[in-house]
Amino acid sequence: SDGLVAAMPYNSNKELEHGHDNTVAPPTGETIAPDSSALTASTRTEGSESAKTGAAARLGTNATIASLDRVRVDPSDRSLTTNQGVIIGDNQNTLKAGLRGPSLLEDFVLREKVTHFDNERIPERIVHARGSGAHGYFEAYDALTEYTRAAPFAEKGKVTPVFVRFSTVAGERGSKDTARDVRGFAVKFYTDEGNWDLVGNNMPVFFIQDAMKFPDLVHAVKPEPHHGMPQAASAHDTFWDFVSLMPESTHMLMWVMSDRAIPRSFRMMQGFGVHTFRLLNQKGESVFCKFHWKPIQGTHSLFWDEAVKISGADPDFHRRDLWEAIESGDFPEWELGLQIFTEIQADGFSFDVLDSTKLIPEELVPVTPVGRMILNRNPDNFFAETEQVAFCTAHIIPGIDFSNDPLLAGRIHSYADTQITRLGGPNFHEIPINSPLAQVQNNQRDGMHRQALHRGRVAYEPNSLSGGCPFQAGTTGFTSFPAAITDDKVRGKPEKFAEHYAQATLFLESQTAVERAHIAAAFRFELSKVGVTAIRERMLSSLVNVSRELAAEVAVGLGMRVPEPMPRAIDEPEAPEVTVSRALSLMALPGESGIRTRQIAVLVEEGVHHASLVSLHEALTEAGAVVHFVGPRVGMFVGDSGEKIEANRSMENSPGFLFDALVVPDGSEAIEALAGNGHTMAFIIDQFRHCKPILALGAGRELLETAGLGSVLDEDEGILMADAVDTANIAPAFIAVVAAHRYLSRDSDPPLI
Ligand code: HDE
Repeated sequence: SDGLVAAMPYNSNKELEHGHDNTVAPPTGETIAPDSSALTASTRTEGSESAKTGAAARLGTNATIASLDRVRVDPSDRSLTTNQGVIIGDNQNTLKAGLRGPSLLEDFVLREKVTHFDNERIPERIVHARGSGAHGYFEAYDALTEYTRAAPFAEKGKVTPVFVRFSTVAGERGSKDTARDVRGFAVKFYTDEGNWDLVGNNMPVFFIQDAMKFPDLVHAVKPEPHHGMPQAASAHDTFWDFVSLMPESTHMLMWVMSDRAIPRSFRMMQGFGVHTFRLLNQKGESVFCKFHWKPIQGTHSLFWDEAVKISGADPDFHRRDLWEAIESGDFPEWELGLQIFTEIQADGFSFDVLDSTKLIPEELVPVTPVGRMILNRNPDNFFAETEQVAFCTAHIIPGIDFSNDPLLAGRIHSYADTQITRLGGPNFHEIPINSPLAQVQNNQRDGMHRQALHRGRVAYEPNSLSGGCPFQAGTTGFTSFPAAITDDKVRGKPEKFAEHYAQATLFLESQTAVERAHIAAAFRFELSKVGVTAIRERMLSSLVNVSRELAAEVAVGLGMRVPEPMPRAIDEPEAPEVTVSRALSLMALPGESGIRTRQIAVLVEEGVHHASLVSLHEALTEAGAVVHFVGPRVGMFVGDSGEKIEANRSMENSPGFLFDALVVPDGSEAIEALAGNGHTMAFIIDQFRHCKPILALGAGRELLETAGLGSVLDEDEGILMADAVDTANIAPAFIAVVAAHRYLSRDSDPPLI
């Protein structure tokens, strides 16, 4: 019962959320009344207000927390039992006939334990196998009833709980986080009119136009079947063979070769619903829409050299980042925006809105902000929640509907189909993380692992024996938009689908010089890993259609000549409406200007100038950064004043490229020792190469000189130097430098140092 659950601190190691302090305990949540009033949008506002609607929502605002209580298990003060609840006396030894005798078949304790263990793994997702999830909530800025009757947008300030899973696509479950890849951005809204899944990516377009090609695309990018390599990488022959034969993928290739494919953090990437969807209002009127998530933290990415190194030092880089930010109370936030347009507008565009390889430039249809999403709670159990969550594009609610995008159509089928295998039968909607907060009532029955105990003898409709219940609700229930269809049954593509290059060029033209250079470098790297020259050449010939300069740059990097352009599918395409769109550059969304959650390394050694580091630590922490003292080893070091300072990281376990900024301390003894350590040099060089801010106190300058930075020290805006006694004064300047993220004037190809 509710009372019992509420009285028990079921997760005492998460004090913030469920500790003994009842004032921060999560709300008990609400159940939706099983009567027909559930069909009118009831509102679950929690007095939560934003910059637009007032003060922030409370910690733990999430109705799913309460609904999951019934399955939370806490072992405090409990003895071990078998799955039948029998208390286990000995969890160390098999039952044997004598201490040195044979083991006995009757040992049900051993057999149950090992049998369960043997079956602990489930199949991984065929794509998006590796991911990270979090709970949170969506809050509507305003009622959107003019366009949609969808529950989350019913009222200003309305709060809807969500569960989000971010993922890479190609890598297996145990692969690395920082692979060059698209990122999944899947959001499950537990609305009071049922679950709505917005299963998106961090890029607004896709490789292919028709679901028919998806298995081919995935087979091409996954490890090659004969030897199972490479893992979590598109830099191999089969991928480039396929995409070079599929010019429709060219636009997406621009995105995947850009730094968007190596985000700094899940918290710092955009999300897109990709397809055109429909919105329907209460009157049944419909508009088209595209969904956009914009990170309040800004869009930030890694450098390729950095991503490669991080994948070795911390394969969980993105998972850790998300987990730690939420655990520390720094909740990531996104703004949801809609591009709303009519069918008539869509007909006039130079591209087809049913073609998922095209985006709608924001200059053509602006993005209207409609709400915000905050992730404020880590899962209790990775498997139960993040692994078992099942998103599905078919999960829509009244007020939202599909367009005829043929890629979307295939997805509507695919997700539930694959989940029946992955989650072992058709009842996975009953797994707690998947079950809606809205009540489920139907006549579906039985199947593997059925949880519900359906009462009565009726499992059909119409019926009289159960008073006709559960009954169909007519227009108060889900109604599809009655789009008119009068056409032949055909296999084929509409004409505008044949234009493959205009938006690839648009994307390229909209990048800053640094971003463009990284795109060229990425093509060079990937194609250099392709063994068959004809594939390289075919890809180059396709790139010529995007930009002759880009093709030339990549060709030089491969020691090849620029080939003839690939013949186009359409000779005279319509002229694009927009040729440069600032919104397509990563730099267009710098986000918050502070240094919250930025990871800063402060080098320490014996004899380090202690007082300056203490004051710097205080100032940086105060500004929200996460400061790490990094030594030649972990543990205590004695500073110049005899005070101790503890290194929580070592240069061996946490190399420089894991940090966003570096502080080199003062103290001649310490600097001398650090100068003799090769790790220090690599640490500094990576910080410099990846264009990150550096602060050197006093004698720290010498260390930068030893690392080879002498000639640039006084010109580089991202390198600050100060006397140790001046630390209090330099701190604000350093904070400003760190807030700028990177000093791109250092970026050169190949690197200077
Ligand atoms: Fe998916 N996709 N997809 N996809 N997709 C899956 O579903 C599929 C596509 C996306 O965190 C699978 O449960 C087809 C576009 C995300 O659990 C599978 C097609 C977009 C996730 C599947 C696409 C996505 C998936 C694998 C082409 C961006 C991870 C396991 C017609 C809008 C969700 C699963 C999570 C997962 C099929 C294309 C996003 C096989 C057939 C376009 C974020 O059903």
